[in-house]
Amino acid sequence: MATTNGPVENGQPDKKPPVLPRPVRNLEIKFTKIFINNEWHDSKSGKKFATYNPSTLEKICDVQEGDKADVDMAVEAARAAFQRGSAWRRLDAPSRGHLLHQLADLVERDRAILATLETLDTGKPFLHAFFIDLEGCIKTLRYFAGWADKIQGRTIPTDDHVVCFTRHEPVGVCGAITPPVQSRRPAGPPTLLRAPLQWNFPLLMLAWKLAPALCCGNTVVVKPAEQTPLTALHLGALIREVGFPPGVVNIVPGFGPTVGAAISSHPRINKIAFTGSIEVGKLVKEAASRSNLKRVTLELGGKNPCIVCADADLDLAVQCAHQGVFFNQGQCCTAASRVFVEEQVYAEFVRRSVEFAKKRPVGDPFDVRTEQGPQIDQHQFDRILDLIESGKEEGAKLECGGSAMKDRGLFIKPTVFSEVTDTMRIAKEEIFGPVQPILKFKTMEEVIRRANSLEYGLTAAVFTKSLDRALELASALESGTVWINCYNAIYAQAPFGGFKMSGNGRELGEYALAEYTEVKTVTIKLEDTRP
Ligand code: NAD
Ligand code: NW8
Repeated sequence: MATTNGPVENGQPDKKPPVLPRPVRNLEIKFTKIFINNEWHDSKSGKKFATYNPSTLEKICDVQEGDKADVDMAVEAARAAFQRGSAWRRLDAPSRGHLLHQLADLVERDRAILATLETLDTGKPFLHAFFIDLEGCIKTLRYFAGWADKIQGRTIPTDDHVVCFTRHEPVGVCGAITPPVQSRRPAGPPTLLRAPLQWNFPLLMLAWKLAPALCCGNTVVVKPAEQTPLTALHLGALIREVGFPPGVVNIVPGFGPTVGAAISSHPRINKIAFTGSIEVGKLVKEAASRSNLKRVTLELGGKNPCIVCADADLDLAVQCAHQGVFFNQGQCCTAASRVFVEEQVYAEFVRRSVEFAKKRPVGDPFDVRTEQGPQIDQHQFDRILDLIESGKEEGAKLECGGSAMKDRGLFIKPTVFSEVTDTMRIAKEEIFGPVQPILKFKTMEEVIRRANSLEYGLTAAVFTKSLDRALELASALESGTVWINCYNAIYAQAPFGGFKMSGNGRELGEYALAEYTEVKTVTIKLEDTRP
């Protein structure tokens, strides 16, 4: 039997190239309304907003624009679905898991459609959408589907004659706000340089919140980013098709200051999960405090150190650091945006990194050769170019890139800076663009102190062949994740989240379940029948 990887009967290796998935051509966008109680609604205000393709700047479609009144309706639907005795509350745990598995099946069925929608909406390469975003979404749904009937309390010994046990119950109605967020609606029609664009991981960030919330038995009100609502709305259609009871999942597309603020301040929402910037994360936590002290988990930004020791496999380190910072147009909370290289290998590391950056294919995200698409919008584009200028002015050495692509809208050349020092803006601020700042270090103590010197603490990476150094750095670095000799190794099974101002709480893994459950202690006094 011939297989794609193994030998065939005549002993010749199978040379057939792997069949690549194809985007769906002329895709009809079917779901553009507010999703409440498994039904599609127009906005109460009658407003709608346009969503655009960032690589062509063409309008994709209009989407119904939610506001506070629509959030109120969604929250009431979610509350009713959470009521004692509702279909959802009566559903047993294995059936809840089965529904999530069936949802994963439909996401697999519609994988090419969802990946096409994500590329249209974000400008990310189609193959990245297919193999990373959709893969991660499916795996996250299946992982938490498996947990649904394994959420158990404990029986606790005491010094009294009682049975004391805990129940891990759902928190209630959970709000989910996913990036990106655009604080203001762009004025006027979009132009090449002022387009309301799309980016990041819209469907994946939603899956990280939806899957654990549902597996624990909660109901959900989702605000997808205003720039990228299409995959969330398609997921709504799949939720209805699978047969989740009405009101279990509700999706209200709209803007941060309206829908986002209404969710984070809502007195009848019990918990909120937010991914986005530190600035808006603070607003969300404040609003949660002022309203009803709802539980809050935050996944915020990073200025992630990537430490390359002199004994590292340099090819591996160069490649991982390159992908680590340039992946997703640099628009990753995990971006390797401070590369610390030990002095003995510094010059060689810079030389090889520049070679990589110069070869990085930038262009049409539907072209299979493309690794890098356009930036999100004029605002981010300007911010990135401003940070690049600050690097030049503050004395960093521009090795390559350093400007926008000619004759193009929002594409920026992969940029590498060497001779970067800690006080430069490009070494302190989250750039969220294709810019690689490379710094030099001499000793372990020095690099640990410098890596830990910022208020961020999302991820860190270390490249070394020494087990001692690897483990020492793994313990010394102040971040929620430390990757050793790898990058962006994210798994549904492993917790992900930030130290310090990079966030509160954890997503993914067993730790995520604690964020979506309340622990109830039940104590039963027994008649003392001891002899
Ligand atoms: P953002 O904070 O500007 O927007 C996030 C969301 O908040 C959007 O849906 C927006 O509409 C909403 N929002 C805006 N104002 C609001 C308000 N007043 N109340 C409630 N919600 C409001 O973030 P962004 O710029 O879109 O995303 C980039 C940031 O996200 C970066 O800092 C990045 O590092 C971070 N990020 C973190 C992770 C992670 O898992 N830690 C993953 C991806 C991105
Ligand atoms: C959830 C996510 C993943 C996964 C695989 C590969 C490269 C980059 C990312 C990634 C379950 C299983 C796998 C990535 C995703 C999100 C961010 C940054 C990197 N995720 N992946 Cl914010």
